[in-house]
This record gives sequence, structure tokens and C-alpha cells, in this order.
Amino acid sequence: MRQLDSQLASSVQFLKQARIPDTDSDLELSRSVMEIIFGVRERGDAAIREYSNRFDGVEPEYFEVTRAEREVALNELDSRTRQDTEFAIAQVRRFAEAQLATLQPLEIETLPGVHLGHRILPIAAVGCYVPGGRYPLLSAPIMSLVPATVAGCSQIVACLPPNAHPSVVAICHLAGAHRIFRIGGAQAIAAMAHGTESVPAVDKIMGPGNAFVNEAKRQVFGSVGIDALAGPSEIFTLADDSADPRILAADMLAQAEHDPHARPGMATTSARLARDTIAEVERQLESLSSREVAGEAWRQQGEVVVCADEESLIGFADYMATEHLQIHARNAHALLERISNYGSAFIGQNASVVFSDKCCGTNHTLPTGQAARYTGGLWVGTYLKTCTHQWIEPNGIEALAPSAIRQSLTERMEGHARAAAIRLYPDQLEEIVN
Ligand code: HSO
Ligand code: ZN
Repeated sequence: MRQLDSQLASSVQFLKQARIPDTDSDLELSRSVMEIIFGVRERGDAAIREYSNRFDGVEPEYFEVTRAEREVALNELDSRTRQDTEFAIAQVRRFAEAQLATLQPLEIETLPGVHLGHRILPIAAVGCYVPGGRYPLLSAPIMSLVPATVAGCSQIVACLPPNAHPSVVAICHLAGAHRIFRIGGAQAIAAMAHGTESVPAVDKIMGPGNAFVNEAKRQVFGSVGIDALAGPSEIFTLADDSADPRILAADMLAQAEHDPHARPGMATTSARLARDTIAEVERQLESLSSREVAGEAWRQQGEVVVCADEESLIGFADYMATEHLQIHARNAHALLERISNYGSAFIGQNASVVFSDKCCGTNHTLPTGQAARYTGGLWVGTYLKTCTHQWIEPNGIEALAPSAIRQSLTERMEGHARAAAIRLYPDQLEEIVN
């Protein structure tokens, strides 16, 4: 975590402060992941088989989910889950298509005869990692696969742990995966990054995963692109005295149940609300079936801050740069205008994070660990690249070449100077460059 600056620290009071675990890189983990990646690069499918046996306790003959297996998975998907899946897919697609429509090709004449532009093109082959873990997150494949289909990627690969919930295979199919592999962990990332006999190499790998998956993504970055490194879920709510402690508590516990390392928190200008909400969290925890995990997250990372005024509320939100920023205040829209670090904002009490987690259509894969300082979440743009181009008329050469020649000569790059000069002064090349 970045430090809270001293001026802000003096205007806030912690009723409950998070103990932030040490997230410094772990040498042992890095070493084992490196070994897995080298193994998969050198021995391909045989290495995947070995790691699947070691880490997942399975020894599959083949990894790809066949057409027939897709059919079986679809038939076994209960009809309510199928309807909910199709509903979520439709919402995520609708928003992704609308976002795509805002991205336009560009052509502009910046100087007489100098034409610049860009085209926005899909990344050809992408790999979506679908996490396993404590819960069978049915929405996870939707969030990473649907934007890939909207972007128009021509090869969309999904990898999921071999012991993933059977419905997840059906959902990957419905969400548009062209090829689905039962491979988990670092070996899945290695396989998609470098390709094996059965897994095609992709150009960019997306989707959250455990510590092994994150470390593997970090290590293959460069050979392929990656989206971001996802950490435990976070929620942070800004509240004034109009907020409802029961709702604040429920929303914090919802994200707290993800993981004992999840980070639930709030800041408010009302000390009364802060105290009531802490009591309410304890009360709701008693009857929550996931109380062990949620309670641990709350005890370790739960944070409740009382701010002297609106200004410090905003400062604290920007400092937190949280994954999910909720604003339960009378002037919620106006407050958000003044905040710039957040993955996704939930304006007003009706907009629960849970709606975005499951089905409202915004993507639920968002920056954690203060990464919202420098990036937004996964979206259709994550599957696109902006490629620039230029074309120059004769008068454009006149506008550019003299400056390009001078800069090149100053840098002692004669080859560059010649390439510019040959276009404007083909007959005086030697005089120009010497
Ligand atoms: N809150 C998670 C996503 C999710 N939660 C899906 C429940 N289902 C992303 O931070
Ligand atoms: Zn969640």
C-alpha cells in the first residue's frame, strides 16, 4: 500500500484500521512458477499432464473440451442458470458494444499534406483464464469472454482448472469461447503464452486467478500481453449521515466473503453512522454462512474511517484507489466528479457492487491494490489495439523533412538524415548530410 500523506492523515480518524498483509514478491513462488513455465515451453503437453497431476490430482489424456462434452455440459445446465447466464451475457455484451461504438477510426491533416490516423483492430488470439477457487464464479467467464467476442478477436481460448464446476464449461461455451481447455494454474498461462501440441499460443492473456496465475502472467508478459494482476476483492463506500448501516454492512460483507484477504471498508463524515455500521457488520456476520471467511477479512482488513469534512472524504477515496467505490450520500453524483482513482463507481444506495459482479453489464474484472491509480478495469478496449498510420503529400515532405534532417544530424544519425533528405533533396544528398 502507498502511504497516506500526513495532511490527509491529520483530518481522518480510524475507528477500525486495516492490517495490510505484506504483498512483496515471494521468491519461492517465483521460482516454482518459472520452473513450470520452462517445463511447459520445453516439454509441452507432457509437462502440463505432470503439473495437472501434481497440483490438481488429475492425469488427463487430452485437455480440450470436445464438441460432445460441450453438448453434455449444456444439457446438464439447469434452465434457470441458463436463463441467468444468457441475461448476464446480454447485459455485458450490450454495454461492451456501446463502449466499442465510442472508439472511432481517425484521419486528420495536421499540417498541409501531412495526414495522420489510426485504426482500432482486434487482437487476433486471446486467452481467457477462468479462475477456480472457493466459489464456482459463474460470471467470471462471461466477463472475460464476452468483450473478446464484441472486439472481434478471431481466436478466443479459455482455460479453466480441471476440477472447475461443470456449469462453467457450459457458460464458457455460451459466452463465446472458440476453444476450451481443462488446464489450471501457471501451466495454463504458460501453455497459452508459448503454445503446446494441443494448446494454441495466443497474443494476450486476460482474467483473474490465484497467486500462481498472477505470477505466471507477470513472467510471460513481454512474450504475450496481459491485462492486469488481480488481487483480493475490495469495496470502499463513502457515506454521509443519510446512509443506511444495514446496507453498508451487507455490501462490505458481500465482498468480504470472497477471501480472507478481501478488503472491505468505508469512510464517512458521520461518526454515528460509522459506529452503527461496525455494530451492524458484527450482527450480520452471526448469521452469514460464509462468516468464517468474511469475518476474517473484516477483522484483518476491515477499515472504518471518520473524515472531518467532504474534502478529506474525497482525498481518502483517491488515496484508496479502490476496486469498487460506492457513494451513499445526498450529493453522490457531484462527489464522484471530484474523484479520479477507482475501478468502478456505484453511485447512490441502489447501485450495489453485487449487480455489477453478476449481471448489470459493467465488467466485474477491475483493478485492485491501488492499481486504479493507473488503470481502469477489463473492457472491450483490453482486446483491441490502436494502430496509427500516416500518408504524406509532396507539400507534406516540405513541411517535415528539414526538421527531421536537422534533428537526425544533431543526433549523429546520418542514415536517418539521408532517408529524410532523399525525399526532398535527392540531388544534393551529400551536401546536406556532410
Ligand atoms: N467481486 C468480484 C466478482 C464477483 N463477485 C463475481 C461475485 N461474483 C470481482 O471483484
Ligand atoms: Zn464479488
